[in-house]
Amino acid sequence: MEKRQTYDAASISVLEGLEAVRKRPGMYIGSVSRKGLNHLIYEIVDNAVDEHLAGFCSKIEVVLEKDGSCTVTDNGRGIPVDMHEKGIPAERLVFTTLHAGGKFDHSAYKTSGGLHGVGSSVVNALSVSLDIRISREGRIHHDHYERGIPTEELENGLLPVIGRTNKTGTCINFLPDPEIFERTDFSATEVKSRLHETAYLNPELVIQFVDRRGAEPAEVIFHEPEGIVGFVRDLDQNIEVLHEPIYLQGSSEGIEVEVAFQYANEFRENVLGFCNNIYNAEGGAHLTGFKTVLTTVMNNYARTLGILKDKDVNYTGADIRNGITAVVSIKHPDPRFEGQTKTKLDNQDAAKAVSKVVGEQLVLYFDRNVEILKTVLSCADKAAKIRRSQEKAKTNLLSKQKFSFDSNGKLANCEKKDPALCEIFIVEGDSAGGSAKTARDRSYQAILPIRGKILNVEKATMDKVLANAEIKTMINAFGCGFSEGYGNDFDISKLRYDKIVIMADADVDGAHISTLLLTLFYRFMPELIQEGHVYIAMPPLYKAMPKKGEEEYLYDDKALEKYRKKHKPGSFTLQRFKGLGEMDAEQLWETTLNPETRRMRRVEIEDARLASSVTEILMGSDVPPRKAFIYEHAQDADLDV
Ligand code: 0RA
Repeated sequence: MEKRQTYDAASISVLEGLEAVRKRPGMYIGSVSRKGLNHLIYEIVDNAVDEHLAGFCSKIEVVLEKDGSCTVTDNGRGIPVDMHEKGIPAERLVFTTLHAGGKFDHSAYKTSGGLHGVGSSVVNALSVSLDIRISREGRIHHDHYERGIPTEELENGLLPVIGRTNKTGTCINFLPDPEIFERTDFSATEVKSRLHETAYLNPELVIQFVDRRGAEPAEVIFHEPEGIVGFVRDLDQNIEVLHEPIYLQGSSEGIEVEVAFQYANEFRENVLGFCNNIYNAEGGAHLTGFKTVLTTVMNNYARTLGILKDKDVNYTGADIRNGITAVVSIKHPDPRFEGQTKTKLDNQDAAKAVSKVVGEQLVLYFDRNVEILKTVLSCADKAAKIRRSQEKAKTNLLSKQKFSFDSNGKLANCEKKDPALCEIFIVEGDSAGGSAKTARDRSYQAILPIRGKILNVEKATMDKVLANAEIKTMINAFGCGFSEGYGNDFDISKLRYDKIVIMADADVDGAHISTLLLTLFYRFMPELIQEGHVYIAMPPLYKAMPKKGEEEYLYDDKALEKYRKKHKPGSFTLQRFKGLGEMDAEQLWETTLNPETRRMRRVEIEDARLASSVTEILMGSDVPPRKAFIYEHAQDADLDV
């Protein structure tokens, strides 16, 4: 009797928990866009990775099934199935109760022990069905849920046994709920990218990925025994590297520190931070620690070797990072995160630990590898020389044009001056630019037409970037200056427009132009993206005009297919827009300019590998992967209607 009562009490709180998750899914998985959808997989995989970190799991398999579900299998100890307090099996507790406040974070750091099920109940609540098989102690135990509610009947309070086995492990299959998510097709590109990253950070783990949704199953195995050294190698795979990656490792005050870095013949830096296997998109204390100590150590060497004379000033931190690719990975017992997207590591002791470990190890390394030391210092020296000559050039260049806003007579500015109210549309092509100027609300919408392909900034050097007319006009219009990697002159508080909207045709050329613009922003004005000011307009492909009823814009071929199923042939006419230039002013206003009816998507940078390698993929000479990427992401809309 006693047991029954507590069980009922437990099930009430379970239902309340589930309801909370289903009511405000964004709180638990970030969003209900495709990104949130993919996140479900990471929640389940991360638990299996914890089992790996605990020392009991060597392989994880992730399968995207034909029916739209995902299966994650690990060969760990198996989630405990024994009767737990409250009279239900431990496994049910893991899948039905919100742990640690249920916040969208990964704050728990578990090297071992603990019932690492954080996130499992969230995935369960947001799935139409979830099926679980646990192999333990010779038996296969089974459980099943629908929208988070258990439907499997217990036998004497325990999970039914559906077979025998001599293996151990956990196998979870779940089908995301279309009532919750905007779309329910996982992105193979993104999932693979994240799994690959997980493999780099866990060199002894084997991760198998299978996509069964196509005609032929596609399979790939991620195993990176070189760890973050392999990560750095991979990030640099398409550029001219100057030496083998350098690996440093150690621990200080309970914080484990691992760093791998390599210099390449490039005018840029790429430094990625991870804490407890989680990517820190906004960086944080560990990166500060790394950068500070690198600057100090390298300036000391430059003086010792006589490269910097007594009268010379030090190299700046950015000079010293010119050409570097680095991965800084730490394990912290109690991490805290801050920042816009809660991805900035806040623990100041992490800065200390990283600078202590790197400071000691770096000197040991460079004392023995003087040739590499000289190579690295020559990168810094090159950067410093360019910086000095450009500091001059830039003051001339930008001051001359400071208020000649519209240097080519092309920017049609808006009347209002309050940046919070203003928007700027960067429009591909002069003819579309002309229509946009007619269609806009000139009080708060500015139009900047750009012609053809702007410069490929990934390949161009800074002086060429600065000399490009379209880029100059853009920098002047935004009003914030730009950050060129050496010294940061970018000032987001001066931004003149709250929204910067890229408006390009819905074809391959349009996608290319969007990508070039995004690369420019990512490299030289990343805060524009980080702070959510950059958008991509999503113009429709068709307009359907029925003989009876309302006209409708159709944004992709899927929408057209749907429309055709609902409407008899002959009952409507169809207009196809080949480009923005083909819309009249009214149509342009309705579909891409009017905040009430337009569709656009906010550009986000979160995923480490995507953010840092997309431009490589897109800008490299490799055409096929570029197309595949653009097409996949062109569909990937976080709609902001
Ligand atoms: C706590 C204890 C034990 C296993 C696990 C958690 C576990 C959790 C997950 C989640 C996904 N896969 C997992 N594998 C294992 C084992 C306790 C014991 O056997 O003594």
